[in-house]
Parts: sequence; C-alpha cells; structure tokens
Amino acid sequence: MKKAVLCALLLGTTCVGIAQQDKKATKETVHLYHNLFKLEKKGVMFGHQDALAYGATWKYQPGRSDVKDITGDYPAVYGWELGHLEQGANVNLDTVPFDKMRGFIHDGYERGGVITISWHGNNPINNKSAWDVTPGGVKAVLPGGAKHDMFIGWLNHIADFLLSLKGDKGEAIPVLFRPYHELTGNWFWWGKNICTPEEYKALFRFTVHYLRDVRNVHNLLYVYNTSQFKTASDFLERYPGDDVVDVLSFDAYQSKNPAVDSSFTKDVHDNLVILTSLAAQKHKLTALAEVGYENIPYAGWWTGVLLKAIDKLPVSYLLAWRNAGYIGNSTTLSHFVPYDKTQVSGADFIRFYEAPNTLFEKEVAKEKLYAK
Ligand code: BMA
Repeated sequence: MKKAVLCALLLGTTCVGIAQQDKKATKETVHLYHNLFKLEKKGVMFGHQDALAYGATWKYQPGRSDVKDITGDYPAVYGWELGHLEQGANVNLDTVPFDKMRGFIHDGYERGGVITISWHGNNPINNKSAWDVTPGGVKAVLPGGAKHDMFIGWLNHIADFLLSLKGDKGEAIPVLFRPYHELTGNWFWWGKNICTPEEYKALFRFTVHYLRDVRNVHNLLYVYNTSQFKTASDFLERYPGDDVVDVLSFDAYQSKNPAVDSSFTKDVHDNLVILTSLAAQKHKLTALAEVGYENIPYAGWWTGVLLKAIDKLPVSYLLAWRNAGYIGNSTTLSHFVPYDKTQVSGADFIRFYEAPNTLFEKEVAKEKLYAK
C-alpha cells in the first residue's frame, strides 16, 4: 500500500502527499481541496464560462444563466477571465466589468458553487494580445528580464483582485486559478513554439511564488492546463512541478462532425485515461478545464459524445466555454451551451443534466464544499 493511501486511511486526508500545495492555504481552500477529491468519485461537475454575466441573447440580468434557463439549475462551476486586469483596466477583454465579476463570483460561491479563473494576459514583450506570438515575452518577465518590473505590476493587479474576493463572513473565496493555459498549443505567447520548457516552468513557478509568498494570496488551487496531447510525456514536458500544481487538466474542442467522425470521444477519453492515471500517482485533482462544440449542431452531443468520453473516469469538473452571442461581425450567436430547449442539442442537454454522474449546483451545494 502506498504511504499516502495508508496515511489517508489512518489520519483522514490531511497528511503529507495529499495536501494542497500552498501550505498556508485558507481553511475554506483546504476544505474545498479535500471535498473535491470525494466528489470526483460521485460525478463530474458541470461548469460554464461567464455564466452569470451574459447568455447568447442577454447581458447582465440578475440571477439569470443560460444553463438555468434550460435546466432550472445553475452550473456547479463558474469560469471567469482576467484578461486586461493586468493593464489596470476596469473591464476584461470580453467586456465584463471586474466589479460586476467580483459580485458574480461572490454569488456563485455563496450558493455553494466552485470558482475557476483563467487569464489571457497581453504579451509583455509588446503589450499586444495574449494571441500575439512574438517570442521573448516569457524570458523578459522572469527575474533579470527587461519586462520583469512591469510584470510585477501586472501580477500585483491580479493579486489585488484575487485577494478582494470575499464571502459573506469576510473569508477569501477559494479559486481554481488556471494561468498560462493550453501551453502545448502555439497560439499564446507562453505556447510551446514560443518559449522553452524551462522558461515556461520558470514563468509558472515565479507566478506561484510571487502570488503565494510575496503577496500572501492563499485562496488558490493551481490548475496546470494543456491542450490535447498524445502521451503522458507530452503532457508533462512543461509541467512546472508537483509542488506548484493542484489540478491536472486539458482543453478540448470538437471541430469535426460527430455524425461521421467519432475521434473526439476516443481522443478525449484516451487523454482522460492518461490524465486520471497521472493524477492518481501524483495525488492531484483532474479537470476538462474547457470543452465544447461551438453552437452544438449535433443532437446527441452531450450524452453521446461528451459524457461518453468521460465514461466512469474520476474527472472533477468540465467547463463549457462562453455563450458569447454575436462576436465581431458574426451573424450567428456563438454559444457552447444551448440557450433554448428547442435547439438541436436542447433535449440532450437536459438528459445530460439528469444523468446520475453529472453534478450541477443544487447537488453540489448539498456537499458543503467549503466546510470540513
Ligand atoms: C476565446 C474566445 C474569445 C475570448 C477569449 C477569452 O476562446 O471566446 O472571444 O476573448 O476566449 O475569454
């Protein structure tokens, strides 16, 4: 029997080897961490990006969520995005004001839901967007680099916001923080063709060190996130270390038509088999941190494609991307969750909601994830 397993049986789950990596984590964060391991065995929590801010056809209607419109229940996990906060902006890159976001985070947390946050920060080398792949940004922000001091200013904005997230009793709201995501892709300035593995690891480690040890942000669980991968060594090539990661995850988007090509289910399943086995070895949580099929033009996608990929694997949560509505000049309403029951995948989304191994907010709230 592994030492950590034995120790968990004897002492509960508070022993070395099964602990969040921030040893000064707030008690709500510690409880969340341990409770998520238990919940992982019951089912996969459903999450939605920007769920409370807007839906495909509306913006800022208090209490509303497209998921709730269809199922009568909120998502269990709420995804939020900090891009442009590093610039000191008041609204994020998707036009969500940070003060409203703070309120939505509070509301989701107080209802018993889970908060996760991503950060599409600008490329520090030229302050163009996160998708600007001019090389040199990662090296420049590391200690000794030309943009290091500027980057400290950026991290201070991030730290201030994360520290400002408070529950009704004044406690810090725990957040699953997912910086520098999809790192195995080559579309962000921290991506794999743009920096070396050592630079990426140093960026992640420096960020954790600065937030945790310098700014005393102790309400975070850190999420390591790749895009889809082939092998465990692909997944781990840029892994910054067990001591700075709590959750192993990847992102996956359906692009081929599932009616004629079932590779999405197989590939996601294969990735999850690798991920869950690494997570078991390393005592980490697991997630499909972003997933989706834009506009879901396939009736059985939720149960026949997505849930099939998860099968019985212990996946803590999956998060569908945002119901952005019209983006730019587009004439279609971009969405990753149906916003009307009569839509192509509407009935199947309800079947997905009702499946015994999916968890939405009502069920998750009963778990009291922030209490011992
Ligand atoms: C992308 C798209 C963009 C958005 C970005 C950050 O996947 O949804 O429209 O700006 O995420 O949220």
